[in-house]
Amino acid sequence: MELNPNERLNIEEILSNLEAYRPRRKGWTWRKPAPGLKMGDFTYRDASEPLKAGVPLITAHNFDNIDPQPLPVITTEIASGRFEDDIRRMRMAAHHGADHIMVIRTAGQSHFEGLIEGTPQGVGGVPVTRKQVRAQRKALDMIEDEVGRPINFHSYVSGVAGPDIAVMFAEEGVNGVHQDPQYNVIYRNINMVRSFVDACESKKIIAWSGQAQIDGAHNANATARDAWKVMPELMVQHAINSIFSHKVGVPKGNICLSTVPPTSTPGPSMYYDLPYAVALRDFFTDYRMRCQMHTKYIESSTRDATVTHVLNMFISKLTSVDIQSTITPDEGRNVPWHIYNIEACDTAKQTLLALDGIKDMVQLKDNGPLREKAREIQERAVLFLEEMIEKGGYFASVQDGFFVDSGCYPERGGDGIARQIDGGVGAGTVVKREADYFAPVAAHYGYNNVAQYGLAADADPSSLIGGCTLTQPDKIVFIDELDAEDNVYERMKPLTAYHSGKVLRPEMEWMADGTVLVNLMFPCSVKVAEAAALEAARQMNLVDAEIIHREVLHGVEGTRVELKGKLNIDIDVASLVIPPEPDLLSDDEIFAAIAAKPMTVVCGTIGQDEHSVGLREIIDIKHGGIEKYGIKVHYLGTSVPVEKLVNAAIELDADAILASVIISHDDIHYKNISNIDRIAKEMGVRDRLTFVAGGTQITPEIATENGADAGFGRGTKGKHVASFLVKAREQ
Ligand code: Z98
Repeated sequence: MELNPNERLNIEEILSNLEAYRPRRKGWTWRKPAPGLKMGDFTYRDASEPLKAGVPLITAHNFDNIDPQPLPVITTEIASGRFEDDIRRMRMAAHHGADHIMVIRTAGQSHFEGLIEGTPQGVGGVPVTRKQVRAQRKALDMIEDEVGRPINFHSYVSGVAGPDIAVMFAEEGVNGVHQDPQYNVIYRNINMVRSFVDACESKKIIAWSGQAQIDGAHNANATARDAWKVMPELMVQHAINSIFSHKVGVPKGNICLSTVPPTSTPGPSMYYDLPYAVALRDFFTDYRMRCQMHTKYIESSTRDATVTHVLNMFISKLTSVDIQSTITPDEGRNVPWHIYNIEACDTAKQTLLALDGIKDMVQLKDNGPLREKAREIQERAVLFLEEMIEKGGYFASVQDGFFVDSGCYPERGGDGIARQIDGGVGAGTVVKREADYFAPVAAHYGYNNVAQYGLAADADPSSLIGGCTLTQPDKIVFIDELDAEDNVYERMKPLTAYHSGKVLRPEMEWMADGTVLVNLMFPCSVKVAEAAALEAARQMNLVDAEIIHREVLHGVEGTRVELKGKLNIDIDVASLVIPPEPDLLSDDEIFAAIAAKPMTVVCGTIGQDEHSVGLREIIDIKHGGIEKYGIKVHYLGTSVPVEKLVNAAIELDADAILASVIISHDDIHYKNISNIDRIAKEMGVRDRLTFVAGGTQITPEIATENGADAGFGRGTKGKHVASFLVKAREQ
C-alpha cells in the first residue's frame, strides 16, 4: 500500500486485514552516513543520506529548500493515549526527520502479568498491545517508503510481563526497546530476583531479533532529589545493564546507554555535564549513547526547554551521540501535543546541522578541568562498584539503599530507594527448572534440555515442532478487539466527518479534540493574571480552560499566561473561500529576466497621501523589495500629483508605474487610480506602461476595475510585484 502525499493516512485501510500483516524486517537500523554530502551550495561533514520526501527547516526557502539530515537517529516520543491518532503524528514526525518512534505506554502497564489485547484508550500513553503494535508498524512501513528512510519503532520491555512483551515485539518487528531490570526493581517495585531472571530471557529475545536496547539509568536523573549529583551512580547503572546485556548476547553496537546531561541552568551546566559525557564515552567505548533531556528540570516554558535541548545537543555533538532523543516541553506541562513533537524534531535537526563539522574546528582539551573532572567521576563510579562488591553484590546493595541516593558518591544523602530481596511484585515466583525442562522455541535463555535431540535442535529447539511463533509467524494468534466499547472502531465512529477531511475542528492530540492554545499577557501579578485568563477563556467560549504556563514579566507590570481550552466548532471545508496561490516566478527567474532586459519603474504615494512605509517595503532592497532584482526604481516621494507620476514615466522611459494609495476617504483611492489610467491614455503611453496600484485598502478587483493592471493589498512582498512586472512585460 502506498501513501498519497496529498491525502491523509487512511486509518481504516491500515486496520483492514491486520491479521495477515507481517513486518518486513526485524532489528534496528542506523542512518547511513553520507560524508562530504553536497546539498545546495553546502558540503556537510556529518550528514546522513537525505530523505526522499520531508518538510525542511522553516528557513530552508532561503537555501533552495534543501533538507539535509544529521547523522544521529532522532527520536520522538509519542503518547496521546489513542494509537489511531498517534499514527498521524508519526507521519508528521517522520517528515520532520524522526526515524525512531518511541511509543510511551499507558500508566500501570508494568504491573500487568501478561499481554493486553485489543486497543483500549490509555492515560499518559497507549496500552501496548499486539494490535496496536501491528497497526503502527504497518503504518510506519508505509511512512518509511514515503520518506525514503527506515523508521525504528520502539517501546518498553519492562514490568512483570517483560519476556512476554519481548517475544511479542520480536514477532511484530519492533526495532528498539528499553530493557533494564534495575528499572523494574527501583521504580516499579518489582521483585529483584524475578526482574533479573526475566531480563535474561528478554535480552536473549532482543539479541535474537537484532533490536537496539536502551537502559534505564536516566530514571535516576529524573528521580533523585539532588538529581544533578548522581553521576557516579549513573555510570554504575549503565555498567551493570550494559555488561549484563552483552553477556546474554546483545552486540555492544546495539546496547545504548540512556544518557542525560545531569546538571541544568542556572547552574554552569556545561562545566559539569561535558566532563560527564566525556567520562562515559571513555569508559563505554564500544557502546552507543542515547541522549535525552533531564526531565526533572523541564518546566512548562517551551523557550526554556528548547534552550536546554540545544545546550544538551552541543554536548551530544562534541561527544558523538548515536541517538538524539527529543523529550519536549510536554513532559513539563503534560501536554503531549503534535506541535511539540514536531518542534522538538526540528530543534534537533536544526542544531545538529548547525554544528556539522564542529569537531574539525574545535577540540576538547586533553588536560585541565575537563579531563580532571571526567577522571574524578570515573573514580567515584569505580569506588561505588567496589563498595557494592564488599556489601555482597547488587541485591545486597539495593537492600541497603545504594541507588537513587542524592549524594555524589561517596557522599551519601541517605535517601536512596531500598528494596528487599523477598519483596515487591512477583516475589517468590522464580522456580528452578526441572532436569527435563524443555522449551521448543527459537530464542531461549539458559538451561533447555535439548542436547538429546541432536545438533539441529541445539541450534534451534523450535525446529522440533516445525518452528515457533518467532520463526513461523503463521503460528501467532492475532486477537482483535475484546472490549465492545473501548475499541478503535467505536472511538472513530463519531469522527467520520473529521477523518474524511470534509469537516475541520482544531486538534492537538486526538482527531477533533477541539483543543486550542491561547497566549495572553495581562499587566498585573501572576495570581490576578491567571484568574483574568480563565475569565477571558470563558468569554471566548472555550470549554475546560486550564492554565498550562505562566511567566512573570514583572511582578506587577506583566504576566504571560498560556492556557488550553476546547473550541468546539466545526468548519465545513466546502464553505471556505480559499484564495488561489499567487503564480510567482522564482527569484532566479526574476533575476535572469532583469539581467537580460533592464527594467525601470517610477513610483510614489499619490494625491494627498503621506504614507510611504508600505511602498518602501515593496521597493527597498533592505526589505526584500524589487530593487534587489536589479530593477531601477525612481521614487518620487509622497503626495505626488498623478500627472507628475505619468510625466516622470515618460521622461525616464519607464516600464511601469507603481502608485501607492492608503487614504480611502471619499473613495479617493479609486479615483486616483482611474486618474492615472486616464492621463496615461490621454498622453498615448498607457499601452507601453504597466500600471500597478497598491495599499492596505486595495484589492486586485478594486485596482483592475479602476484601470490598473494589478492591485496589491496587505501582505504583499517585493517578490510578488517583481514577479508580476516581469510577466506583464512579457505578455
Ligand atoms: C525515555 N523519556 O526513556 P512503564 N523501562 C525503562 C524506562 O525508562 C521507562 C519504562 C520502562 C523516557 C520515557 N521511560 C520514560 C527503562 C520509561 C516505562 O513502567 O510502563 O512506565 O515503563 O525515553
